[in-house]
Amino acid sequence: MPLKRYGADCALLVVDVQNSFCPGGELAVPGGDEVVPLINHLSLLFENVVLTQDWHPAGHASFASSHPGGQPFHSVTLPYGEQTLWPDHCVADSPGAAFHPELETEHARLVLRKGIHAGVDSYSAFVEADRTTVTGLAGYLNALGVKKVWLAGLATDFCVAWSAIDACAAGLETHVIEDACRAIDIDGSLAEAWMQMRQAGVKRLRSDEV
Ligand code: VGL
Ligand code: ZN
Repeated sequence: MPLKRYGADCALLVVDVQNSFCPGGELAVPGGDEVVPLINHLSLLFENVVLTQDWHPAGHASFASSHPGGQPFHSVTLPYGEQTLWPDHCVADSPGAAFHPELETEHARLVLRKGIHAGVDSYSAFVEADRTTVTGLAGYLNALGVKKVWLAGLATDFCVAWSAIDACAAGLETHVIEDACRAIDIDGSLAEAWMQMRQAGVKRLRSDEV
């Protein structure tokens, strides 16, 4: 049993390492699969590992195909605000929603699914895009006495960034392991995401500093 350097008050949040976001997937993130070996290694250092899955019902409001004339990567206005439209991806129980086959899932203590409501997206693993509905993750981590989190996964500029910003807002000391993430990067979204994360108080580091 390898030494767990990060104990009960720490958690590794592995965000959306799913087939849809890997090469060949419906919403492939460049190099998305490259994070898998590194995340598998990092998981060994943590007593608490949480995996998230983007998990949408068919016909989800974030899918371009759900809007007449909707174009992937364009945006529309939904009741809760602006929503970027995406190709259909991570449909609940579809092959795209499954974890990358090489992701080590055995030691995860929680698999959290998000984006499960047909009309509301959720990049964040904590609070949905209406900024009201919670996933329960903050309560779960709080109940375990977790005070610090490290994030890795896909995509840096969407689900990782929003989750990290909400982790800070939940009072957790928050770190993003930049080389264990990959970005979509549309229209400067990656630079913008790092700026927002820095303003929120997220600590940015590399895996050799973990
Ligand atoms: C994500 C776009 C749509 C992500 C999820 O995991 O970053 N991006 N749904
Ligand atoms: Zn999604």
